[in-house]
Amino acid sequence: MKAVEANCDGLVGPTHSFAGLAPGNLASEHNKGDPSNPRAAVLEGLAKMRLLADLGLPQFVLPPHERPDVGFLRAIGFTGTDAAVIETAAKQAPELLNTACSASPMWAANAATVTPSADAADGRVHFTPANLLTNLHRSLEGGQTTRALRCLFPDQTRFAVHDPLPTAPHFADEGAANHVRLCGDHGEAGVNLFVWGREAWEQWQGRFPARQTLQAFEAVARRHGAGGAVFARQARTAIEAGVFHNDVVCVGAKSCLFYHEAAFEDSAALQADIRAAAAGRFEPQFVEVATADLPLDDAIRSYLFNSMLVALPGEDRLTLIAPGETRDTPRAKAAVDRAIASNGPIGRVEYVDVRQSMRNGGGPACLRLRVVLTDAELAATNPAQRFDATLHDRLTAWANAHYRDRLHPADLADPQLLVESRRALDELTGILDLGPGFYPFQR
Ligand code: SUG
Repeated sequence: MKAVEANCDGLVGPTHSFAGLAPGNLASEHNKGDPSNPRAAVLEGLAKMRLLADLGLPQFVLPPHERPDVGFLRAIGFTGTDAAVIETAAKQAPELLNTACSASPMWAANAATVTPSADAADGRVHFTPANLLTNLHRSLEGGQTTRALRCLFPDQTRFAVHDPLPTAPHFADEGAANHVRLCGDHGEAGVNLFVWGREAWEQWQGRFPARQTLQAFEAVARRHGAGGAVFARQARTAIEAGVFHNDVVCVGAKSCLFYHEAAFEDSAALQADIRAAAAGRFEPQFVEVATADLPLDDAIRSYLFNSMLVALPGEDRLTLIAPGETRDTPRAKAAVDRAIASNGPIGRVEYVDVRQSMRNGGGPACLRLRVVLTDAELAATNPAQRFDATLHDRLTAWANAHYRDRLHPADLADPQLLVESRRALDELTGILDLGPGFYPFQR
């Protein structure tokens, strides 16, 4: 059946900040304490959505979560009015207030793992929202993400939005950031590559956390009835170097897997397993960038592999949507130019500016969740969340009206920020038709 790959991007929330909350994510660590610009961040995200929509791909918007998460602060013992909760947390436990304020749901690649209907045993599109339990600020996302996905994909005869996996370290799950789907055509059965960092019962000794377990992905594949499953281990040395998700060093689309030589524990086995799973259906194309050409540190700094790789209507070769930082890193740019000149599956590149997100370790690919949809499935989504020029204009005006252009981590203690954020989200609920009681403060 004919199908397209839609992108669902997380809208940056009004509390976007640099709080250094994610160990092993070097950008987050390095920029800790700097003032952020939430307005620039949301406008950069919107501009990227506009580019993809203008290039002819279906584009959707996923709403930010309510932050500060006052419910979380209450659950850990802060009491009084909402303002008192924030002020007391700021004095007694500023790191927990920062945690409650993170705009991290913007990185929609971590929202869920998705199995398109062509790969699922029951012919529905399956979603498992990620429990993100390795980092406290991200562990607050799963419930609201589940609600958001059920709002965008409401028809249960076509879509199955599961609950997140059990909240235990054995099932630590970071969603599609560690998953790649390869296929001949989007609508045909594909190969699902699940990349994991540690085993559930392993004593992990690493300097940085391994955020994804094999057992989490086995559970996801089982629930979804996902065909063509291949499991591969992330290189331990990559995690040590700051590869906190596999999508920092690997991206794939259609039959092409584009990755760094140092990404996987065993690249030869990975290739053999993918070839076996694809046999008789399509011929996988591996585009590996050698360490000699692009040292791993440069790959991480430039975020080359956190590009989106998209098949545009009417084009035979794939397009890379790369961050400006890739263009600014000579060896990364040379790797892109070489891949294009080789006449392989990647035909051209577009550079985008998502600097505010990048400074927290989130490139173009982190900001989107890919969902392969047939025409009938596309027609069954919430139309108000479909992004086009009109919605772009509306959300730009909305962001300009509500978002600050400078936010220092100390400003998170300002109870007025809560008032401003709720006002913005309340208006957004109407724009995106999210229904009554979408946010906790509306219930
Ligand atoms: O989980 N950064 C996010 C970045 C997620 C990027 N996503 C993908 N690679 N798909 C993370 O590490 C930093 C927030 C802070 O430090 O304030 C943060 O959560």
